[in-house]
Amino acid sequence: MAKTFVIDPVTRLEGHLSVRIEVADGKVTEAYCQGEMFRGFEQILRGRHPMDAQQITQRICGVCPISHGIASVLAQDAAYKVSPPPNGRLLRNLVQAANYIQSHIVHFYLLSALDFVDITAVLKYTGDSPVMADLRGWVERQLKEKLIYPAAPFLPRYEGKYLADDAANFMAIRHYVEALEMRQTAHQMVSLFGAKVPHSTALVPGGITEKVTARAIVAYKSKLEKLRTFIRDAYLPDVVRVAQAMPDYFEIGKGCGNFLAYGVFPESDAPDDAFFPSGVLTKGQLQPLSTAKVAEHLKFSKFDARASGRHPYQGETIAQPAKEGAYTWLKAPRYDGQVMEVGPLARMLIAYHSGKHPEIVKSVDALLAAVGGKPEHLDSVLGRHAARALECQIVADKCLDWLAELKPRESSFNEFELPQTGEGAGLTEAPRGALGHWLVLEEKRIKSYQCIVPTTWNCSPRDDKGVPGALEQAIAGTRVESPENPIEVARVVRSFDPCLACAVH
Ligand code: NFE
Repeated sequence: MAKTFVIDPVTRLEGHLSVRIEVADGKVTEAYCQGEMFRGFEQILRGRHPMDAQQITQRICGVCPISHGIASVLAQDAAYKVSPPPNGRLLRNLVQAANYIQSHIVHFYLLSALDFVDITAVLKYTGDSPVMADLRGWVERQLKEKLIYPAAPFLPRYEGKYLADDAANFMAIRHYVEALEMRQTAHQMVSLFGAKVPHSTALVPGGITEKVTARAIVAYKSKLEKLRTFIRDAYLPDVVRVAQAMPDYFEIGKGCGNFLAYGVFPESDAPDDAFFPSGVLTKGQLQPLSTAKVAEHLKFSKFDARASGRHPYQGETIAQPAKEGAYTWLKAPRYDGQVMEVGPLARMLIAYHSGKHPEIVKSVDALLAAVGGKPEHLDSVLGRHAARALECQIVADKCLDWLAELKPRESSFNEFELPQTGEGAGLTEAPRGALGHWLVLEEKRIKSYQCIVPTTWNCSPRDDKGVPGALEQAIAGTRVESPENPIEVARVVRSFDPCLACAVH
């Protein structure tokens, strides 16, 4: 007989998620992901001037605001029939890339690493790093106080097997502290071409308002070098050390097996010419993306189900907090009726199968060789962390090419006229996966605006056919040594890097 346990809240992720699991014979049989709040951005946007949209939608999140800004200006580009000049496209890529690097580093160190790194090892530290000595002193003092949350955000934590090697723990803990500085550096890179962080004021339809200057290029590049060094010398090696110490996590957290990406970082004006290509991978077969097949199901969501199964151009968001049978504020996006996982792993696998980037195939193979994994192991907790770290490096390296293509003195913006009516879809990839904004205009005002956000895909509830969402499927089947201390489930959840603030928008 299955017993029910609730992890509420799941800490160290963005926003408010609780997970209900049913456990029988030491194994999760069912999982339910619950998004705990409603925000209402789609209603806020109705009736407003469309050029407010990129500002308002960036407020959906402080972690991935740039991707929301990009999705919004892409939707407007399509509706106004304008596209940016090369400088505009490149600056958008550079701003979004810096925001990716920030997000991935923060996710690994500040949110996930504490699932694997033994923070209490710092109490044994006798080396000469002042940062580590400070941290040791602080943890010691906190523990002496005997508080309920003795050394938050490090402790308490679920107990489990952590990295056993002191040197590996010391290194990761030190990198945890350095990651804060890396985040600041990446934010500064966003502000160089995006004017402001976290919510860029420079993103506009037709391009970007910042000018390309030699000074900004040099400043961006010097900060980029700092991040590239950190990714190469800290982030990737720490992920490899975790993978080598806990290879069983290549077998844990296997998801639905379907992957979707809209593509990101356009390399030209041509449709579908993105550095990370779009595509849909089901049963190992890559198909071209057709966004007409995207729909949101509402049967188990706290919204009026009369709009269920609709494409986002026809979508509605009518809250019904007391709806019977509904257990979350997330909708359930589906592609051609199927559950999809989105995120760095989806992008990596789609790029891998597309054959577009032999260098990505080489990087994935090299990383797998370093950790002793096989391609089929990528659909797992460790596979998601490895794909994110590798993507971070690939994107940071790619920024050098985009910087070299910039042309100082040329414009980064094309003029446009606001039409009376129109519609446009803005499809991009946020750090956590496929992100779409769908805009309909009437009398130069927003008639309808729908967002389908990466975490809405990943943490979606059951759909109208009762099929669980991607994370719900990845949690089901997980062995838990002690259901009161479900560290295995927490590790599966965090491998998706959920952002519930975005998901419920
Ligand atoms: Ni709030 Fe986001 C990313 C978007 S989340 S962090 O990445 O869009 O689903």
